Amino acid sequence: MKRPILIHPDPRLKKVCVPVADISDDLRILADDMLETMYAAPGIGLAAPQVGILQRVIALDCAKEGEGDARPLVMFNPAVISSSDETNVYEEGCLSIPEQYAEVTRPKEVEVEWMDRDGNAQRETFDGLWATCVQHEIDHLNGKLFIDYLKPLKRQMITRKMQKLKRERAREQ
Ligand code: K1U
Ligand code: ZN
Repeated sequence: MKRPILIHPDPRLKKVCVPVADISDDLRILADDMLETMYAAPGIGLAAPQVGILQRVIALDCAKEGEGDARPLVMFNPAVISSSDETNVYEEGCLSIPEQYAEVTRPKEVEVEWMDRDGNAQRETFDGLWATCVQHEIDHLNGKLFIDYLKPLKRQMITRKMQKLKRERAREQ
């Protein structure tokens, strides 16, 4: 089932999410719903707080269209355990901040540990867009948005645009 995506500003997008204890059927349903919501958006990532669930769960698939198979990944309790000194600049977007993009500098490579949907521990090194996206999604779990890396004036401008968008959408209901 597709779930509605929260739009910034929303207090739930600023909260630090709690770790998941055991992988229950409810969490597996959440994982499936997050992938469905992400693909439908369309997006390459989604974090649970974006659908109003304040738990440490992210979904991502950065496989490029026409370059092999999709690779849907759901991570419970993901954590970056090491980062490269080398950085990468990527023009990021966010499904909670529609149609706004800005360059963000992040480590080029990150090693991430997480629990998969069967409760097994996983560890992998990501680079390129995968590295950017997994860091963006883990930031969501800590209440941090990509606009928090921008200068205050630019961040304020984007926030005002989103407030306007939310007012317009509320009027259309
Ligand atoms: O977390 C999110 O809001 C999802 C976000 C992930 C992301 C994008 C770019 C850099 C870092 C993280 C998105 O998916 S925005 C949409 C997007 O980038 C996209 C959509 C369709 C095709 C390709 C990209
Ligand atoms: Zn985002």
